[in-house]
Amino acid sequence: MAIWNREIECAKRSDIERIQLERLQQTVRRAYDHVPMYRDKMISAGVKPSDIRTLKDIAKIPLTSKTELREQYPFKLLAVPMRDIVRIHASSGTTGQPITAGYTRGDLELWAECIARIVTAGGVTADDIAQISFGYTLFTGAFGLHGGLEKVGAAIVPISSGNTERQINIMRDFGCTTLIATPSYAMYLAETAERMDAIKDIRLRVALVGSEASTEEMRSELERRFHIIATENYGLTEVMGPGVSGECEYKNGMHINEDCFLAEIIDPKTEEVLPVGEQGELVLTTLAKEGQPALRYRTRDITRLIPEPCPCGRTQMRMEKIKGRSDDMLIIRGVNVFPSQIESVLLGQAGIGPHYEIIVTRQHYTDHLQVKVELVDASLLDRYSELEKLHNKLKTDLRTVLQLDVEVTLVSPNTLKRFEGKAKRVTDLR
Ligand code: DLL
Repeated sequence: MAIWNREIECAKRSDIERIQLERLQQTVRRAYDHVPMYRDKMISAGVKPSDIRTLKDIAKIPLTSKTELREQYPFKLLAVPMRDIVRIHASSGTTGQPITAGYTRGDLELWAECIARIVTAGGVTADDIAQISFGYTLFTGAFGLHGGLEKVGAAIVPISSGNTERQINIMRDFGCTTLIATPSYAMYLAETAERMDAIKDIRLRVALVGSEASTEEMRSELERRFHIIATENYGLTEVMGPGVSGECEYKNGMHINEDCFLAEIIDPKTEEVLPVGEQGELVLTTLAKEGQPALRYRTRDITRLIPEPCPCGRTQMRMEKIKGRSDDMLIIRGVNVFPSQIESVLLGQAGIGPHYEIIVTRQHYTDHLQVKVELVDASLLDRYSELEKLHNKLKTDLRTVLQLDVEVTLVSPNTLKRFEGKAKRVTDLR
């Protein structure tokens, strides 16, 4: 399969590290000189830009949290005057003040380059017709993917999110071959296409999904329903948006654009940097962004770096599928539970669909975990013994994986909420 930028994507490690160090030194200097928050943090820690002599020296720079970025709302993180900014995006701000991101013209070019590599790795070429079903809003997803797909030369269908039946009509009528969406919305689209009996007329070949966690089981289900290959990509507003990393055809971890982002893994409790290969929280530093550099941003996303070479020939280090966010982790009666563990069990079971809800309550001072999941076949509700068997099997499997008793509720098909953007599956009422 094609590689967009062989020179960088297949570079020798020593060359990548040389570029990284040069760019790290420039970025730290830029942040120190132009962003008061970074300067103040570095002064308090007793570090100067000239102290960064090797890549390892990055550990001298203090970590940055989401709360700190929020305090800089809206534009105090910009390292250039507003006249050099040509685009502003923002995170949704559902959990507090939104995080804003300003881009210079150079940043937009860099962004398109990063995305061009990722979509090429996912199998997209100039021959493709790409339906972008992310919302064209302040959200970075749609515009981010748009820039890179345009660079690659795909024909873009900027349909945005929502109006799901129309999405399927357009997908069929335009002969779209590529879908860009969250995994949960892609699944909803597949389900809608099945209901409209449109799968046979759809020419979709690949889907590039991202922006929320999903399991391997969810990917397989999506691939099976749409008869496609689905690859995953990752990113976040704080450092750019999508474009940080993406999978190649081997679907075995997401190649990081290492000339643009320096990735570290830390222990989220002790904040200590962990050796490559260990699981922990991903920390990212931008290496080439002008408008809004980010130094050692704590993503809260739990993953692992994969240093082993990839058969695709790219030498860019991979990161494993995100296991969950450290702040999404539920602590139920003292046990750590990631929603992804529940999803894996549910999707591994025949007879139930890919839609579920997790509800946590506290009853008589005790945490209570309920999982609601849809049946594929409504008639099962009338076949009591089969229903009971499925119910017990799910309870046992969840208990084995989570070491917890879970209340399982099987509900009729098409009764749980569907999502057009990022799915919200967990309700914690404690
Ligand atoms: O979701 C950027 C993006 C758009 C990535 C489109 C990929 C495709 P935010 O809205 O700022 O940005 O949310 C960032 O979403 O910290 C992760 O927790 C989560 N996330 C993003 N991609 C993945 C993924 C965009 N592939 C936050 N797997 C991040 C799991 C993901 N979680």
